[in-house]
Formats: sequence, C-alpha cells, structure tokens
Amino acid sequence: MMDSSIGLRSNLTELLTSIAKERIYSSRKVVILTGAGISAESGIPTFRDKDGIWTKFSPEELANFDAFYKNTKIVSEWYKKRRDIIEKKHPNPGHFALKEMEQLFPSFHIITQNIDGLHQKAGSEKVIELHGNIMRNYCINCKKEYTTDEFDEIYNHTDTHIPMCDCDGLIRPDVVWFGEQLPQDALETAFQLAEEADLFLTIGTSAYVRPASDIPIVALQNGAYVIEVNPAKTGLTNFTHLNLLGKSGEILPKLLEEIKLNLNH
Ligand code: BJW
Ligand code: ZN
Repeated sequence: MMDSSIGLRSNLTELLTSIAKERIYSSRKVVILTGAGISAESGIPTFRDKDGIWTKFSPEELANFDAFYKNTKIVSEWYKKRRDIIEKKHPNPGHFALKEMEQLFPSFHIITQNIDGLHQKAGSEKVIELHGNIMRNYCINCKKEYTTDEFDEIYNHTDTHIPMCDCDGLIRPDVVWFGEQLPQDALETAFQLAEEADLFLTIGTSAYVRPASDIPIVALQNGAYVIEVNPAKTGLTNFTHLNLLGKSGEILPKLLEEIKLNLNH
C-alpha cells in the first residue's frame, strides 16, 4: 500500500508521488492524529522512545487508578513535576504548521493523545483531546474541577502532599489512565471524523495504545489517504499510503509550504 518512505533531507516536492499530490491537494476533510512525538521537539519526552517516560517509570506503577489510590503521594508528585515542566514548554514548528493548515481546508480537525495542550497554545481551534489534559484536575468523589493554581495551593499547604477536596475526596489529574474509558464524546467524534476523512495524518505516535491506534485504521478502511509522519517505523507503517520518515517539526512546515503552493480548491 505504501508509496515510499521519504528521508529527512529530501525535497518533498520531488518525492511526493503524483497520487500523493493529487490526494493531498484535493482533500477537503482533513483529520490529524497526534502523539507524544509531535511535542518531542518542544522538550517534552515521549513515552516509549529510548529516553521516554516509561523507560524510567513503569506505567503499571504510575498511570493507573489503583496506583494513584494506593500511592497517592508518589503519583501526585509525579504529575505535579510533569505539569510544572509542561507548563513552561512552547509549541514547535510542527504545532504551528498544523495551526496554519487549519485555515487551508474546509474541514480540519486534530485528534490528540497528548495531555500537554500545545496544539491549543499554537492556536489550533479544533482539537479533540482523547487522553485528557494535565493542567486540569478533579475530585474523584464530587467531581469538582481544580485548575493547576488551585491544585498547587492545596498541594503546597498539605504536609502529607495528598491533595484532598473539601468533601474529603482525592484530587486527581484529568488524564486517562490504563484501564479507564476515554471521554465518550471525544472518542465518538474522533471515529466519526476518521470515517469521513479524505486525508488522514498520523503524526508522532507509536500507535501502540488502543483505542487511539484504531482511529487511523478506520480512516484507511473508509477510503482516506493516510500519511504517517514519524522518524521511526510503527505498527501502522506497513498499512499507510505514505511514510514521511523524519521529525514532525521539520516535515510539517515543508508539507505546509507544498500545500500552500498547490492546493486546488
Ligand atoms: C517523533 C519525534 C519527532 C519521536 N517527530 N515523531 C492488554 C492488557 C491491558 C490493557 C490492554 C491490553 N490491550 C489493550 C489494552 C488497552 C490499553 C492499551 O492500549 N494498552 C497497551 C499498552 C497495549 N488501553 C487502555 O487501557 C485505554 N482505555 C481503554 O482501552 O478503555 C477500554 C475499557 C474497556 C472496559 C473497561 C475499562 C476500559 C486507555 C489508554 C490510556 C493511555 N494513557 C496514557 C497516559 C496518559 C497520562 C499521562 O501522560 O500520564 O496516554 S499512556 C501514554 O501512551 C499516553 C499517550 O497518550 C499514549 C500513546 O503514546 P504515544 O503518544 O504514541 O507515545 P509513544 O512514546 O508511544 O510514541 C511516540 C512516537 O513519536 C514514536 O513512534 C517516536 O518514533 C515518535 N517520535 N520523536 C515525530 N520529533
Ligand atoms: Zn470533592
């Protein structure tokens, strides 16, 4: 199915096949799926690369509800540390290229597995968050929401470093852990968009975690032209129409320029 793999230093114009050009430039409904890789060039580590988060911490220990319930202090500290880092990070050229692309197509949506909010910081308007957002928190008992500042206020004034709501419920980050359902609206919208897409880009994700990894498959099954942008091969690579092998911060700005020059609607 694959057209070809495109190396980082290649000239995109010369290497896009005529089919790729035709499909990209005539697309009206564009859907993007992003993963941790798109934020790597902003200085946020991915999960499964050699410097990834899971090489230092086990997801079983930290990213599930039981871990949070049993080791609330450790898990809360870990999220607070990550939140403090992410808060200071900025979108990179990959995020900004997608923000510009949003203006070029009649329908353009980003479905992200990322919890860092960098697409929104870059100015993208149609962003669907599948795994939540690390800047939000809520009480597991009464569901009251807490901003980062409100969380920190409680956290910093608690000797135990166990953040508690007024109702005595634990306050957790608003992210989706293993074994938890994804937000239903977001998931339904994501699959609906994938079914209707003309062009689908899967960017910076290992496509390892379900159900997000099923979304590009649905796009393929429904006739979308599917492009992967990633410096490494993934479980999806052999199924996509085109693989742009490289960093999204370098490839997406080049792709944006091509689209600006050639869009035919
Ligand atoms: C670049 C780049 C550059 C590098 N440019 N690219 C068997 C047992 C138990 C469970 C399961 C099972 N099989 C399936 C499951 C379900 C499970 C799952 O998928 N597990 C897998 C481990 C197999 N899924 C779930 O549990 C989900 N829920 C669910 O299924 O509910 C159903 C249910 C039914 C009935 C009852 C209950 C539930 C929930 C999944 C939640 C995932 N959560 C996390 C943590 C979020 C919070 C946090 O951050 O702490 O989400 S895990 C982590 O992985 C995070 C990510 O969003 C997600 C995906 O990772 P991503 O983005 O793909 O990152 P990486 O690191 O894997 O890949 C980065 C890529 O970037 C690489 O390819 C690089 O090459 C590339 N890259 N630099 C472009 N510059
Ligand atoms: Zn509460």
